Amino acid sequence: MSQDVYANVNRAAKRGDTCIYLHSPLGGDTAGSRSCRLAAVFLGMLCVLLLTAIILLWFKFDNLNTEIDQLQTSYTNLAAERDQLQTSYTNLTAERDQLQTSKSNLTTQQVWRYFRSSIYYISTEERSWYYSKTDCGVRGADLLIINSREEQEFINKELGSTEAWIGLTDAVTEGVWKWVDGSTLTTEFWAQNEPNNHEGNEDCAITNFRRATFNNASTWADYPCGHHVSWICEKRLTGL
Ligand SMILES: [Ca+2]
Ligand SMILES: [Ca+2]
Ligand SMILES: [Ca+2]
Repeated sequence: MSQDVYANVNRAAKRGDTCIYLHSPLGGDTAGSRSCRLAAVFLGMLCVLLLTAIILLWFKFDNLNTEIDQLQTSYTNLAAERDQLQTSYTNLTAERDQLQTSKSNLTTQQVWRYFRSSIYYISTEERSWYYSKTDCGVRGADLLIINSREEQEFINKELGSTEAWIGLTDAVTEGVWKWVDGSTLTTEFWAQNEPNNHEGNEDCAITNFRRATFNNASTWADYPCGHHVSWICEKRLTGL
């Protein structure tokens, strides 16, 4: 019997087995046998732990991939938004420059003010009545024709302290004042002691006469037509 056990051990050793099961002649496990079982249990548990770790790592990796995809999508969206904002900024800048240019042109060239059914241009230059009349024609308008007290008060307010030609003259017949559209004068706003045809040479009318009393609308005076003052053009808006 002992020779058989020895032979089994020897064969196992030759095969390279790490764990050798030895049975006592009485049938109980030996100490070596228990160690092998413990080692097997330990290895099994180790395998389970490693498998669990691999699964956890796989889930983690998968989550990271999802996060990367989400970040990539967000980045793409933000880049598109940035490009859109850049385009909007460029367009707005161009629009601002255009408005700035328009504003400058309006300020330096033509400032038209609106009142009721007409628009009005007040010159920044000072010229004769005839030059002023021609200039208004070039602008598609006429020298100002006052039709009502409200219009006169509006003009007085717009002019401030500036004297300006209006479209009124008695050059054809002394003392017979006519508007530039040929209509006769009905509503008058002469200043005190005007018109006086001073030195027989005053045939064109201004408004906002500097010596007028400004507690009412009456601020007209006759001036020599070659005198240089500002002028007001009026363009009637049709369909209003
Ligand atoms: Ca008018
Ligand atoms: Ca006169
Ligand atoms: Ca006068």
